[in-house]
Amino acid sequence: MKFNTKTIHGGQKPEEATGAVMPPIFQTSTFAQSSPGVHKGYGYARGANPTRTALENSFAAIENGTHGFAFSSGMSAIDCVLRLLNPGDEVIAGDDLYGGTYRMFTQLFKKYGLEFTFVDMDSVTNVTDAINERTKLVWLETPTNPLMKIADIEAISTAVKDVNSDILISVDNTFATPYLQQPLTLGADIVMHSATKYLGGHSDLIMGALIVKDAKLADDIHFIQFAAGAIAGPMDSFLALRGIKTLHLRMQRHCENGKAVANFLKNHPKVGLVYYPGFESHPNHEIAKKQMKDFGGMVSFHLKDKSKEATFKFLENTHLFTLAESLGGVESLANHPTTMSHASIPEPERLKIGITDSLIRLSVGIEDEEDLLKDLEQALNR
Ligand code: P1T
Repeated sequence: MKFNTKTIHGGQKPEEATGAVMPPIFQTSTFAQSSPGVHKGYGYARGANPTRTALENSFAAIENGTHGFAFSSGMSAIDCVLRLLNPGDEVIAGDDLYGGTYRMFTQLFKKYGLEFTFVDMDSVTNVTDAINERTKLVWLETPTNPLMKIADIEAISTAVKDVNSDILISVDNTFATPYLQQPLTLGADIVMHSATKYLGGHSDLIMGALIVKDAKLADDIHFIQFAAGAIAGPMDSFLALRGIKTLHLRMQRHCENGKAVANFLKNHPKVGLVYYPGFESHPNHEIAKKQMKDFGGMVSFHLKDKSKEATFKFLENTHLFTLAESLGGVESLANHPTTMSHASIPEPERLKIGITDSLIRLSVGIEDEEDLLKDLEQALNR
């Protein structure tokens, strides 16, 4: 199946009892057994629920994996990956990450004896140079949140596996989605999503996903998902599955509108630096072109006037771009990373990589392009 068919049919079949084309929302916590341990494949719903199974099969199909897992949030999916490790193990992570990921690494898992080294994933050797005998996981986000940096998934996977094939490569594919890039095909072991974003696509749920293609890794993840219990509920699973069915159509429009907004901002006299991997001037444009089908709907930028007043004035005056955390829904959002998505990163760390108070991040939705540009123009002219 091609990708545009997989979003609709991947891992799906009509429900057995009734032929329902969409899986019912199995709003149940448990399933009857005819004799102890004898049931129809479902025991207690923390272990599995048929609505969640349908979604997990869809996750696996669209990411070219064999096993998918749905969690109660993106953070709980990341938490599950880290629970694969043991105290004393080390993780190499990109230096630009969603603020909550950075917070989980440095404030939660450091307490349990994991060590984290943050490197600029622009260069493969930055990653391989950081490997030591305790390194067990490389954590990649690409494009990164919020600076839109690009890491070469294939080159990093190959180089890391050459040093030690046991080191796991995990890619947070939230910004790109499998419509644009499929990390498992590029050599990664684990794909992670905040399914809250483009996969769900309608800003109506919080959910995380993990997808793998190795049976042993799948067993380990399933054990943690069941034992720790941060599962997606049936209603949210239904909504996410429904969202995925239009992922390809939405992403196409997100990419078109994202390009239009990036170019508009780049040519606007009041706008300073624009971060968008589709620009030839982006430092990793060639890698983005190689590993992504298009460049997505996320654009970050500074105004030329970097004062707090000018930045806040812009953010307070957009109408179609709602000022809010999150991204990836059908509606356009504007986010101020230092007070919102990246507030949990200490200022000195943020400043080292350029996440300053004047940075603005746009999640470009699928509205009419002309309306979106008009909205930005009027907000820039306030
Ligand atoms: O919010 P949650 O579903 O738990 O996902 C966390 C997460 C993980 N990875 C990336 C790349 C993310 O962007 C997020 C959540 N991000 C936001 C809420 C935000 O506004 O950036």
